[in-house]
Amino acid sequence: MLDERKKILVVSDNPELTRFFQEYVHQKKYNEIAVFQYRFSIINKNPRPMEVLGATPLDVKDRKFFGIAKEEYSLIISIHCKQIFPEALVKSVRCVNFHPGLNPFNRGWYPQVFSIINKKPIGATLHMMDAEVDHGAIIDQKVVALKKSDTSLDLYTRVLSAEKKLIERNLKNLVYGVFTSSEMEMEGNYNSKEDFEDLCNLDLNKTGTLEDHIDILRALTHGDFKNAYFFDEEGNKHYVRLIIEPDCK
Ligand code: 0FX
Repeated sequence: MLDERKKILVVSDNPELTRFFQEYVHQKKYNEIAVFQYRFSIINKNPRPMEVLGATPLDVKDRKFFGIAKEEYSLIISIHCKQIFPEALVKSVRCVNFHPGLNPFNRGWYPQVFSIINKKPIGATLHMMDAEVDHGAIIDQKVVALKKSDTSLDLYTRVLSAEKKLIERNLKNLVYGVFTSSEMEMEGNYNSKEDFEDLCNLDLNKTGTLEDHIDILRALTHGDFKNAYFFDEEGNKHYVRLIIEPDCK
């Protein structure tokens, strides 16, 4: 018998959110309405956790894929896909993106890192994809609190929880193809991977308040990641992380 269900493609390099997404699809029985296919990007350097979830590699820039995608899928959902979707793809298929930032503020790379430093609002966004990165019309958003004691990891954990809420709040509408979106009210700002790498290279002669300096270090503290560094007189590299502990007295 012909399977009449629509096909939805999920492209993700984030196993935690993909697992959450799959469990939610299962719980709500959305498989009865749509067939979900899971892929990860070919530039994913650690694909095993995505393979375990049944995902297979995909080059979203492959021209052959555009033609197939247009015919096959009613919707493509990006959940932290490391590859940037080309314009030809977002113009031929409806594509939406779950993004770990509050567009239009600090669009692009690691939004929470930049929010700790520039104090711009942070949260999670579900948006239509257009030719620019993290830029299309907004479908839904959730703000998260930015605390003075947050490291990048603390804040990122809160952002991921907000993204899960967005999945719960919007999946039904995405599956049925009934959702609205509004253009961003302003362009906001964008940070690249290079902006993050520049931040990591600590300028030991930088002046500013102690608060500014604590902000830079906590923004670059994310679990075991070796982010912030400086060189000593002999040219040896040293990594720096900050420990912030609440007084639990
Ligand atoms: O998947 P993701 O959470 O998000 C990133 C971008 O921020 C996002 O705009 C883009 N849409 C998506 C495809 O890629 O990144 P991640 O899983 O590589 O890293 C998660 C967090 O870990 C990041 O926000 C900061 C931290 N991190 C990661 C790396 C690789 C570091 O602090 N240092 C690192 O070297």
